[in-house]
Amino acid sequence: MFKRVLIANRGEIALRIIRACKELGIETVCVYSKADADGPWLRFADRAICIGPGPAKESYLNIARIISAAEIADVDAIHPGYGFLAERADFSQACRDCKIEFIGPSPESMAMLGDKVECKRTAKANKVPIFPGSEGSIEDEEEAVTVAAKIGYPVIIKAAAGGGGRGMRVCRNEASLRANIRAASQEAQAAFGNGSVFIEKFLERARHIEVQCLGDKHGHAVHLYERDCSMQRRHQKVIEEAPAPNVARKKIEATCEAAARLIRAANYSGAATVEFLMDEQQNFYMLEVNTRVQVEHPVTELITGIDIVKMSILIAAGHALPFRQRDIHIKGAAIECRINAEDPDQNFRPSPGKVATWEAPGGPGVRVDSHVVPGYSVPPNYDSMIGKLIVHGESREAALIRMSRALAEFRVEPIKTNIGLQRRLISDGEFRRGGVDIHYLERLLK
Ligand code: MV4
Repeated sequence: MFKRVLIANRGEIALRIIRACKELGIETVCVYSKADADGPWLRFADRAICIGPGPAKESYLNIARIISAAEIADVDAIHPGYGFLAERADFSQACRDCKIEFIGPSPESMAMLGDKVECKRTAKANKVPIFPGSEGSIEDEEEAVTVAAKIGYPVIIKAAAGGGGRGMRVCRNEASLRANIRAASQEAQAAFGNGSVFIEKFLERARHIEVQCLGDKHGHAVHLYERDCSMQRRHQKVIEEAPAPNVARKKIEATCEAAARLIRAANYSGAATVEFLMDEQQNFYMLEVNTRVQVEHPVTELITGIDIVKMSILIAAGHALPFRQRDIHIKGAAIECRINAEDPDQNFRPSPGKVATWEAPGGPGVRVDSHVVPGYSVPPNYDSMIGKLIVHGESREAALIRMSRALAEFRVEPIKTNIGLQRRLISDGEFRRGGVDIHYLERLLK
């Protein structure tokens, strides 16, 4: 087992990783920026090393500085959390070069799954459902037009190196496709240093359902079932839940098994999420693979009883998965509401500043993952998420009642938060019926 782990992250996920390490008897080293000098999570670490100024480029995104801190602190491994360097194959490679274990996949599997064209090719070879579209990347305008004529409009142009909604263009006819294909490639080249683009059928109305997976270094991979993350705004998830409501379990199970096959085929180790869109006939189409622990991992922890962060560490240390697929079962339902320091009435403008009052809910079936304490100042430099409220119930209905109760207990002052919006969403009729689509929230806010 590792003796000491460096956490290359901040905020709630840094604290989550510290807690997992403590329970595994591992010492923790945090790196932090000057903007985070008062970060409450740092007090729980055995050591904290300042690596630079507030801007992430000079601290949490600076590979050389983080590796230097890891060398000074003599750690065995680095946990990247999510965001920042978590999906950077060059960071996984830098750790390998310095003989520090990266808690996550190898640079090879990360690079393969991170390239959407390569990922789709591997998915197809392993009978993972994908959107009809170009086989590989599109080389010229005529090829794009030929493929689109075959699959039918509308189509979407995506960048092989894109993701999370960046570098996409929807084309509803041949003229629009011709007008966009070249610019899309040039834009991808400028944004990602990779001009490779592909096209696929565009699905207008869809739900976002993703499958949590774990792979070990011994060729085993399992899935931990699905999460429905359709309640989102501008590619930022707002509510996540499991299991996905109102979907035939047979279809979900087949999709989950497909996701685990893809992770196995990628020779993947660590936690991964395979994202899908589901259409109105409950057909699934893979979107992309997230090669990290995700923000919404607690939802799956609550329904499966499996500690995903601990598993990510044990896997990196070389442990085999301690369970088989048949040992993993869903118990009840879980819902997560992300709590953001933002003002929903001012176009979700970030609302950093001092949190004088922080009264988080508690009681049976309630979990709050947050680094905030009364008196903490939310810095303006980073993501506005300040915590996550996750509830577990024996049914979706019970979890919804519990979430309403917990949100009613939550008091955060004087900064603006989205707690009021979350109360509204949890009591929203369409949401309670289950199965809102990925555009629902944006329509509601209009
Ligand atoms: C799509 C799509 C419809 N059809 N692909 C957006 C993020 C990136 N991961 C892929 N995305 C989409 N791909 C096809 N063929 C619609 C989206 C999309 C979306 C997907 C998941 C969650 C929210 C979304 C919001 C807008 C568009």
